[in-house]
Amino acid sequence: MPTDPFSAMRQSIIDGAPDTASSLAQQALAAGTAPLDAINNGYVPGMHDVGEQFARGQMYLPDMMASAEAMRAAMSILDPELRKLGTERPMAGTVILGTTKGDIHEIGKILVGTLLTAHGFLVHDLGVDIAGEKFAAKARELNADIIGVSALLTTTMRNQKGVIEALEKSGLRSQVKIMVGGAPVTRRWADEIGADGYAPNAMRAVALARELMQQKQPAALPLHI
Ligand code: HCB
Repeated sequence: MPTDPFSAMRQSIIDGAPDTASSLAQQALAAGTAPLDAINNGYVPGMHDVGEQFARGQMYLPDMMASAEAMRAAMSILDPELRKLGTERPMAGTVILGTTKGDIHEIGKILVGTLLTAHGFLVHDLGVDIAGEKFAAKARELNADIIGVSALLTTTMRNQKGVIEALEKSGLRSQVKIMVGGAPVTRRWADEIGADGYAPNAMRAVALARELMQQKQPAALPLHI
């Protein structure tokens, strides 16, 4: 087991060890480490290693599932600490999140939701495998400002476009901004499908959401976070 805490966190994800992952998260908080540092420098790099090992055929699906379980265990400790920060801020806007139809990856989306909440957004997470019509219906129900659509597979990326089409069909497109993300998603793809923005990670998703709110209601929010 590595002695550097971030390396140990990373290794706990690679090993698919939920107990180790959560106890390292507890130790980090007790030592005064910022939860976001633990996520960005420890756990997320571990998930990236897992993805690479899987792509090289050095890891199999059950291993990847165990790693996801370890990531969830760490997040269950860190998430409440991050969310606490949100209650100290004015309401920044309403965001609906979901992973697109055919796709069950959720870790990145959950992280985006946690950080948006930490920065004062009201977040409604629809979950995974969500059709465009469901995003649109929830946007109408909650009078949402932004929809954030996640896709982790090259085969499900195109369903992000389906969300935009569903929003157009329901007459809500001019009122609701759409941001897209997920490992295979790029700015170019976002432009191609007519999304309002793309974010490569959760921190950038927060900055983007604030920019989109600024576009909706100029002068309502300062841009710094
Ligand atoms: Co999955 N999987 N997987 N997987 N998986 C990937 C995504 C591959 C890249 C692995 C690889 O081959 N290298 C690959 C996709 C290849 C491709 O399409 N080109 C892959 C595959 C192939 C598959 C299956 C098809 C495997 C199979 O069954 N044979 C299967 C698909 C099931 C399905 O969805 N229908 C599958 C299943 C799984 C699980 C269930 C084992 C598990 C998911 C568990 C869960 O989420 N509950 C899993 C995992 C964990 C991964 C990897 C290893 C990690 C994903 C992850 O959590 N990353 C991933 C490898 C990788 O991505 N490098 C691999 C960490 C988070 C923090 O990053 O990119 O998701 P993120 O999110 C970021 C960022 O993108 C952005 O902010 C987030 C936070 O910083 N963001 C947004 C995300 N959404 C946003 C939305 C916004 O609006 C704005 C920003």
